[in-house]
Amino acid sequence: MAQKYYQKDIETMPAGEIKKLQSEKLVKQVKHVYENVEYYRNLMDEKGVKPEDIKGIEDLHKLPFLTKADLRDAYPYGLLAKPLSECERIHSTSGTTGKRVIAFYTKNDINLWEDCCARAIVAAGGSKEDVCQVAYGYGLFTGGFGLNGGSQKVGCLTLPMSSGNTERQIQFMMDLSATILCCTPSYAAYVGETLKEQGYTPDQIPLKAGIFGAEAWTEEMRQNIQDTLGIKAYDIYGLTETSGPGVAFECEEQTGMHINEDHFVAEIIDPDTGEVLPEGSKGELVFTALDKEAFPLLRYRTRDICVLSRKPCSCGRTHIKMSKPMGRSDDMMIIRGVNVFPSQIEMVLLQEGYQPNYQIIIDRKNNTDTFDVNVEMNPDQFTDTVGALTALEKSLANAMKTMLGINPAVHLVPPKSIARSEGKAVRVIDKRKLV
Ligand code: DLL
Repeated sequence: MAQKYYQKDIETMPAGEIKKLQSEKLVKQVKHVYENVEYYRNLMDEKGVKPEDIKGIEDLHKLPFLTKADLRDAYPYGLLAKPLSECERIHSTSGTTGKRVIAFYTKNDINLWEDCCARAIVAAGGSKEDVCQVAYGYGLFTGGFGLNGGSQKVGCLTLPMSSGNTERQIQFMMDLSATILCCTPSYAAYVGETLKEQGYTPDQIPLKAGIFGAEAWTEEMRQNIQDTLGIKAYDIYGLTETSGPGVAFECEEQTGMHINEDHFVAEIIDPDTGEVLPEGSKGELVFTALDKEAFPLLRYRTRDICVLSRKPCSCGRTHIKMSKPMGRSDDMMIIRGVNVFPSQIEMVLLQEGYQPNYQIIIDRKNNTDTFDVNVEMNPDQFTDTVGALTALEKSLANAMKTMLGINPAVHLVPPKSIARSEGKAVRVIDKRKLV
């Protein structure tokens, strides 16, 4: 029988023991950071906190927050806590605005990161009998290398496909009977769409599971992917700053992602005041990395909005669960004064029977925001009769107005006319230049 856990003792450790372990590691980590990172030492001195003040995780709140702005200020070496000669690799965020964030890894950092990804693969039913197709980008992005490392640790036959070239992905998937697919959920949906067009039914597709993350996706989208590919689709979360994918992953319950608490302490804060909120509150996720040597961030503000829960899980894992990120405290769009998340648009599209292939374009004309949503028609809806098209657009715009409270201009565009991304989908084009 396939193993249920990759590191059972740690993954099922009683909560009290995890807390003790976290406390011991935190004390050491704060000392390491204070002694080796001038930037962080200054932040702590400004706040009047010394390493001796941190005696366990109950003292975590005394430490200053770290933000993406700090990472940009300190670019490239300002937060490095180990000599470069002890670092093995660099990865970088996929962001296209401003200076990219770069993260450094020692051999041990990579080892522990790959363990986290291996836990995710085993939780998705992976074992050495599996063929794992990694279709996240390889390179500076953490997705490809992270899942590749995890897959090899589990002993899967690993296909390092990287992203793109869908025809070749499908050929390898079918010829080599890939059983696990790792990629962004939007790319998984696209692969599913293409397989369907080529006439494959779910039972002809060898895949049994998918490990999808790096961008927001809804439960409706999960259902969609599961149905077209005939698989169970698992969420995986992470960010470059905390190593990459595998900070948290889903188990068979599919009700949130277990955070690898032996390596990361999670807090939820009010994004406006920074106040730590009690478990179960919705707020911004903050991580402290307990074991990272080269780039050990303490109280890093992720900007991801979510909820944490320590409700017992039927899988036997004891680590706290995070909900799917419900948006970001910084990707929220304010259109004509109304807060809008792309995930809300996606939800409406799926409810109304459209594929989540859309693009939001925001602009400002005569001091008023314009709000356009281009949506791809399903092939069976394709029509160039103006009247029919207008009626469909109007009905979709109404559904969006009900969800959002403001009225978008919806434009139905031909199937496949919105550029497909091989990595994260570009959902929002904001031309207002508000910052
Ligand atoms: O996206 C790491 C990753 C690779 C995660 C592969 C999962 C799979 P970054 O490029 O630094 O790193 O982007 C991190 O992406 O703060 C979230 O806003 C978003 N994100 C990551 N995973 C999820 C997810 C990688 N499962 C940022 N659901 C994070 C929603 C996600 N958003």
